[in-house]
Amino acid sequence: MIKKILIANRGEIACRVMRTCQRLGIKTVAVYSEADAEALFVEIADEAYPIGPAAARESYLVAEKILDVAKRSGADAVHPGYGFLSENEEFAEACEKAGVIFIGPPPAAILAMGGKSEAKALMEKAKVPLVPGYHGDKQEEKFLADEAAKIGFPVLIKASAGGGGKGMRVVENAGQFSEQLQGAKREAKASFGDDHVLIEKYLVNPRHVEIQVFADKFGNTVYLFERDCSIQRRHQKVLEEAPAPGLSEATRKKMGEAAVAAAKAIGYVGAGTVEFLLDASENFYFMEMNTRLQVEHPVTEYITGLDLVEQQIRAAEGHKLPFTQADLKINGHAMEVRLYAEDPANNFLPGAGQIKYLRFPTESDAVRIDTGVREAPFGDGDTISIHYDPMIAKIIAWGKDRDAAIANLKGALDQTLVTGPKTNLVFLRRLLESPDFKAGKVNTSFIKNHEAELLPAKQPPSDTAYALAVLGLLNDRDVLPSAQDAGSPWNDLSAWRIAGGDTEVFKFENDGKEAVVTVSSKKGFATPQLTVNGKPVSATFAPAMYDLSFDAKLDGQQYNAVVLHDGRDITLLHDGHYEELNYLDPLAYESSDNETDGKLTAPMPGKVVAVRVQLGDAVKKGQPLVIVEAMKMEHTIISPADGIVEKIHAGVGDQVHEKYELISLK
Ligand code: MV4
Repeated sequence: MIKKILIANRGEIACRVMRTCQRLGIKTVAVYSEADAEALFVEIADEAYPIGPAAARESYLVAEKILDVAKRSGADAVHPGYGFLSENEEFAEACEKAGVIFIGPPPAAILAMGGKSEAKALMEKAKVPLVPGYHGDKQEEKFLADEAAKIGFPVLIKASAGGGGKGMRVVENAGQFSEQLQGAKREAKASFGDDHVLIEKYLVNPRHVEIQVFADKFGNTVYLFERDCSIQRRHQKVLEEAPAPGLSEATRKKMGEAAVAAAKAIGYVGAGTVEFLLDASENFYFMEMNTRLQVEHPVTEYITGLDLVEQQIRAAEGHKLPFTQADLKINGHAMEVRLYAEDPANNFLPGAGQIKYLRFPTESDAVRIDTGVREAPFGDGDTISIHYDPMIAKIIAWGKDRDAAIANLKGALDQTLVTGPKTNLVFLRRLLESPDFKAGKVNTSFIKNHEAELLPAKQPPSDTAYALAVLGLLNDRDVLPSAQDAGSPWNDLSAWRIAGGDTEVFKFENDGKEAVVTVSSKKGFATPQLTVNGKPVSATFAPAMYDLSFDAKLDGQQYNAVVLHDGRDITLLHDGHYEELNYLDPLAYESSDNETDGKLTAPMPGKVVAVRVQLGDAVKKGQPLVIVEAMKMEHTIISPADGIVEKIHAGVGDQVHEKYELISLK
């Protein structure tokens, strides 16, 4: 009986595993790096142990440290979450050796699925459909060229040791084969230290459909249906849903049975995912097997009514599956989006820094939020660290069918508000509004093929946005009368008049374009008279009593808006629209541009590619100290004066956010 589980992970998955443990009365142990000392998962754990610096390779990836905490805390089991050590068979092995249950598959099963070619050979034996191709040891060019001709062009050359789309080349015809093969082998050697390649028939615009499997220690294995994860960008999933839109029952059954055969072939135990490519005729081909619980598992939990972490714990304790395949049914439709701190308008550059304001929708039986950061009304939220994946939350919605799930997810996104780092919130909203998406026309090229629709050129803010922003600012001052209390002293709008006149002017500047809004008070009027860029707008206003939003009517049109004001940054959210306005607030403190005075900081988010100095070095003015790679360019930070290197805050390979202090000089 497992009584105490160490969660060898952080963020949303750590919180999520703990939620199930708490429900089952199992004690939880957190391990955390210096960067996570104040994080939500540390706060909700029963016990928490520091395991080292922020860099994952010095904390979450150090098996010895995690096992040391397992011993000290008396944890009976370790849950690895996903990422980090979750698919590391040495770690699984080390847990077993230390007498700690690893909540996952046997190490041998992890090993079997580690290498692409070995996995494919195993699947062939288990009669799991593979993409037509060659994945053997013969690597002579002539032989591979003949194999490619047999398969038929276009073919795909893949690095056997590769994964996640790295080291893949499409070859359109025989003439290109030799050059592409040599390039692929060079790249594979450089990236993975192994130049073995496999050749496959290239499927054009396939769908990514994966089957959730579950097995107990007695070989009982079932499939918990499929997830369609085709909406991806650069092999990073953006939206996942279950079941796969339009998939026939017959194909669902065949894929499920193939996935079960794959799991049985490697003696799988626990939760696993078999990934397939699906072509337009619903032919499916094995891609790879993930021997961990996936990020997107909540959509499967929604349509099966199961708690997969609870099932993992039961299986790890040696219980038999509490259900058979016949017991399992699909109930409704579920959809998940990943809310990221990244900037879609800037090539999805990952963001970081403190979350100033965070509001999530209220959870219900149709909306679920899995997050590792706290909702913090009025600022002082958690910080998105540069050291880890910049995911803020997973927003998951269920509906009786796909349209209902989309509607519920849209509603949830309308109530989600994040300020501080830039996020992909508006991008996700546009995705759900896309007609092709709503029609279920999804495949792995969807985002690429819909870029114009999903990433339109930035529009200047609308006049409505400026009018709502000003009403929001006045609302902050609590001086706007609500239409219902006409005649109250608040109707005398003069309370907020400035400069003696009875008109106030608000100036904004966005992308070089200025906007002017005036608000004038007419004695006894409950409705302020607005002009936006000179155009009069009739406005009535009613503050909501319980949350930050307010209702307003502009020229007869009804709106519900939230306006957040932080210095010059105005964030406006209204009816699913999201605007960031630059308010020339006459009272705002001019933040000095050189606020990084005296510190040597990163000029923008990026990766440290070189550190030219050691601690204690004497450096001269102008001497190169650190090189940061950002947006495919290298930025050399040079010393501003003669000095001694006192501290080095980042090492080669570290991701750093803008203004991150890299080096301290004395
Ligand atoms: C393919 C393919 C087309 N034909 N194999 C990309 C990463 C790895 N998981 C396998 N991938 C692909 N393999 C053949 N024979 C297209 C992809 C692919 C892809 C697959 C799943 C999800 C997203 C993708 C995005 C681009 C390419």
